[in-house]
Amino acid sequence: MSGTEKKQAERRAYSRELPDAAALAQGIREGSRTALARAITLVESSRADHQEIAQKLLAELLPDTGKAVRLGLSGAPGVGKSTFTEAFGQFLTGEGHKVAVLAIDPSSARTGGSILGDKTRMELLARNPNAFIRPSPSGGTLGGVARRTREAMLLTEAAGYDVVIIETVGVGQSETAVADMVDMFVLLLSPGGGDELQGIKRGIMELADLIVVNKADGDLIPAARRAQIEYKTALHLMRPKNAAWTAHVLLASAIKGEGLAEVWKAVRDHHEALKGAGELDRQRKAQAKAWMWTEIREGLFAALKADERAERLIPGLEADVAEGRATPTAAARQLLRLVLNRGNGV
Ligand SMILES: Nc1nc2c(ncn2[C@@H]2O[C@H](COP(=O)(O)OP(=O)(O)O)[C@@H](O)[C@H]2O)c(=O)[nH]1
Ligand SMILES: [Mg+2]
Repeated sequence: MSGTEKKQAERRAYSRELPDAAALAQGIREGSRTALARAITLVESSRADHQEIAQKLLAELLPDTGKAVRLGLSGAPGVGKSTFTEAFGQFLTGEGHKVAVLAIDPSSARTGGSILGDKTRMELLARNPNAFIRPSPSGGTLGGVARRTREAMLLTEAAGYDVVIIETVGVGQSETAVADMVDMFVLLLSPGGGDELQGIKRGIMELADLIVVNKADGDLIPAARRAQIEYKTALHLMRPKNAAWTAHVLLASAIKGEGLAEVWKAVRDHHEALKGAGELDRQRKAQAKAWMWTEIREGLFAALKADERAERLIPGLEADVAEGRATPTAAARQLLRLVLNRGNGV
């Protein structure tokens, strides 16, 4: 490209008008944060023309994705996720890594973006040239938020970020969505020990590849040690998520920056163990296929919701099904036929 051509491409990529997928892709590959941010905005947009460019862009960048260590980080509010992310992110960039932090939080439609407020807790990381922080896309269903976060993850990988941290609040179903898009799921707990264990859903523990007991500092050290033992025992009683890896329980202090190297070592060990067993590849392939089917389900559902004839039929069919005048299968098929015969809108 000549200098003028390059300038024109840049203008097209960053202008207020519809961006050019090829120019954006080039910007992202070159590590431009502006291009990356713009691309994520496109992915998050519900406008059809934006979605078209976003999908073109993702298709073009697909060969550049998949090179990062994908980490999920979950934990109850107040356990120290933001503080830990800041400390861990700073540690990793210090080791020469490029770190992207994305959030998945369907409740952010109400709260206005969880990480945005958290950015004040991630002051250093937010200003770090080797880190990229993006709050949760606001609005929509968990499925919608999850899709946009997944696609944002692919974009950050194409931009050369080699560690992606996807943060979620440990309430509701969002941790399952996160576990379904990452290589390793890290659960952050505080030294509450047994009491806390009562409050955590067993399901979340079962998702964890690594448990980090945060706030292991000062007066809290003995409690943190006790909690570590309790969590180890609890994990012992559970079926391991993966034959190639047994979940670890580590101590850390995000505030003091302690235990971070140990956490990173566990992440590396997990990665190697899964890779060695062919599990990493298998897991990512299964995740990609499951994602496709989620898209199909969501697409069909969205098309059904948008169909006016279906809208008129639904109350009657629901009543028929409830009163036993029609079988659920027959009613569902009647509605699906409407969508499938349209040939558009999906
Ligand atoms: N003692 C101690 N406090 C911490 C630590 N990490 C976080 N905190 C405090 O816990 C509170 C919640 O932290 P925050 O990162 O916002 O938690 P989040 O809601 O999970 O993101 C804040 O007051 C932090 O200062 C730690 O390692 N040790
Ligand atoms: Mg937070």
